[in-house]
Amino acid sequence: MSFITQSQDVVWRNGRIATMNTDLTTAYGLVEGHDLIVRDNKIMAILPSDTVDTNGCQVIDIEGRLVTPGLIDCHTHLVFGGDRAAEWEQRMNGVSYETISAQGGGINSTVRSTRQLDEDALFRASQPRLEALIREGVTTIEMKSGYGLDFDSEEKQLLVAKRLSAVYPITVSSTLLSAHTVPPEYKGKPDEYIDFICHTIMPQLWEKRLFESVDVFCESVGFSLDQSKKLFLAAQKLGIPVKGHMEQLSNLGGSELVASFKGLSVDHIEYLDLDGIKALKESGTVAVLLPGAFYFLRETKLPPIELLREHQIPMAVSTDFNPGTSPFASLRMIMNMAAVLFRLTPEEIWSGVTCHAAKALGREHSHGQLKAGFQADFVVWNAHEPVEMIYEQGSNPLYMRVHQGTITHHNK
Ligand code: DI6
Ligand code: FE
Repeated sequence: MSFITQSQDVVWRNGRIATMNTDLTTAYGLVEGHDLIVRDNKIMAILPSDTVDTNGCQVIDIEGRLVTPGLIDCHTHLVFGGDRAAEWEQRMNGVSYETISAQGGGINSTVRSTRQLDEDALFRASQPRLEALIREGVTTIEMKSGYGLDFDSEEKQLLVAKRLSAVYPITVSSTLLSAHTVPPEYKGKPDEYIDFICHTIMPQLWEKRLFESVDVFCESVGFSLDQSKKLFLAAQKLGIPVKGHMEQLSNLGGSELVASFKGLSVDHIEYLDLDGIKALKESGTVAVLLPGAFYFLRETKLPPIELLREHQIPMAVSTDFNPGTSPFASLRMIMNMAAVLFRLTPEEIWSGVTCHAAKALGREHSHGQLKAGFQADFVVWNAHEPVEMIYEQGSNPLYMRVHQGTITHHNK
């Protein structure tokens, strides 16, 4: 016996633990015959069971079930008002995107609905979406603003995200995406709007600590490379990490821009090229893949997965949950899409929703792996192999969900 527990510890015994620990050489960092020892909200140690003296503390026998880190959804637009179902029905009936836009559809229709709701109503609208993700094992989630686009509405979205994190057993990382699109009041004046973000929205909401990073939609239908750079320079002055919706519909060189700011992640990246990939390698930026939007928009240009692999760029996988291009409140379904549509391997996908997703949020030293000193965020599954959670859809194999050491769900 080399490890003697304390009375407040909880020992999780007889699990197959897919640690996703990048120091281990087994697939998924899997260990068997080990105890997962939790003290307060942290993992104390993972040790061979025959070396642990449980010393009378609580022991939970998980009877050979699989344990993984809690899932991390590192890119969502979860807080918004209304929906775009009617618009989508029109699209499915053959109405063109231009016509729908001209009728006031698209991002700005969600902006109108979001502005209309007060904070309580926006909170209630967000609850079922978050609950769905929690139920399937998500323990950390990123949430963006970007459907308010004026000071009060951006603040309202971020306040709702903060309230969700206080009410639900989940860790929330908020992102300022005021540079999502040009709001109607600034129509034709994108530079003035960027100035308003740089001088007013960003510094004031940063002062209130309502977000952790700054994002931009860098695209011909969004903001230019120069406008994105201006935003990032202002963020850098305040010490705010940056990331971007980059290379989704065309290549503007956005990924190189993010890399030059040592940004956290570049997201979408269907049109990313080799120069961009080399820049990401230099800066240690994560490539976030969003197969839900690819699927829903019936895109055909695949992200350069093979090159990302070759250059060992960490790849994350996320829902991009939003009402326009990825209305999917299921990270597990997105994991399936990452396999079928993007041809990621099951192990790459698991890394994509755990350790690499944590890195995309700047939390790679505390989240996304099961190892000593990390947050005790994990899921016990009614399953034997990690691939099962990617393979079968519609059922919920979650047996127990643990957030910061506390059991939040216990299913049969
Ligand atoms: N890229 C997208 O695909 C979504 N936002 C973004 O930056 C579109 C969001 C929407 O249509 O509401
Ligand atoms: Fe997005």
